[in-house]
Amino acid sequence: MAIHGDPFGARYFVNEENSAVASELAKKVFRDEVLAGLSKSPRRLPYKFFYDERGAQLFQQICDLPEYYITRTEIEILRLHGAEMAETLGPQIELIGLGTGAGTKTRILLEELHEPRVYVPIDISKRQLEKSTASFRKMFPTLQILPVAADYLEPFELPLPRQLSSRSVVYFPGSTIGNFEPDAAGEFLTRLVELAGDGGGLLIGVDLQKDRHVIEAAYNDSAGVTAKFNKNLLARINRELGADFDLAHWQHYAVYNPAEGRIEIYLISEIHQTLKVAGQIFQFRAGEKMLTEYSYKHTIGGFITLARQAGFKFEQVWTDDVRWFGVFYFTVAN
Ligand code: AVJ
Repeated sequence: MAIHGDPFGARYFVNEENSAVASELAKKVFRDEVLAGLSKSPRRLPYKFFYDERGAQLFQQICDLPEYYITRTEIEILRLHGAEMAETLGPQIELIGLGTGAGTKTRILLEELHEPRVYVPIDISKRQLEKSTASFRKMFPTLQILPVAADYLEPFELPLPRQLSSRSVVYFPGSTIGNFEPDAAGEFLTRLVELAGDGGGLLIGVDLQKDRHVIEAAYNDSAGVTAKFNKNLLARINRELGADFDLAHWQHYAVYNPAEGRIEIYLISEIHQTLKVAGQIFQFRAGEKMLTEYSYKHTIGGFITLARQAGFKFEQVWTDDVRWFGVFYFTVAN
């Protein structure tokens, strides 16, 4: 039995009441990263800023789209194989959820787990965290729930649990790992080895390579929600940094790059335009593409290799019938 705490050894705005200092700093980071991205050639905007209140709402809508197979396939895998996953993860674990949001998938998993002891959801959205914690406390009265409002991309401190657990299992659903370029994915997985600790595990949802038409449809939905989600980044820059992006002059564009195994999402400037962002002037050519997101699609073998190089031992993968999505389980290699 082991209690794992403080794997990153750093304090970082954990559970800090939305203090003026923290939000000023967040705003400065947002401005600096946007200006840096706009100054690159070719230009790119950081995907992590998609998720303001409006962006999180739009992403929820994306998850319900008929073309967006990712969410429902992962949920189907949990429903089909959850009992076997629970068997494999073992009894009395501590589950550490990264970016688990509203908690739909985690709830299915927790219902299958054998006497889970502790659940630590880590999410940047305080509102979703509070809501899901309140309902999980009702649903799982013997489970100790220790929510952490933090950006898991930054160092954070794990709360010390009161209940002993057999092992810590990090749960990272949603194929969020797909946003990382291979090197960054490797580095992030190395951090997850630390977070899980000796004897720990990682349960991770990963979108798999498949027919490009299926993938491209998922990012070019007929209702135009993904386009709205993409353009909301410009709207957010307008709102928070003072800019005058006219959304009518920007076009959503998503294309699969088979050589790199990733969908590439852009905003295209439809006209030549000069814009002010946070006091700086930028000129865009007509037809200029600005990258907003990569979403990598892995092969089963490729992802196992990536995780192995980071220090994980492959245990098992569960997929749907047509292998569109994989839920992988790794343990920390000794
Ligand atoms: C949250 C990164 C898994 O890549 O499918 C959805 C984000 N972007 N539609 C994905 C996203 C546009 C999503 N992830």
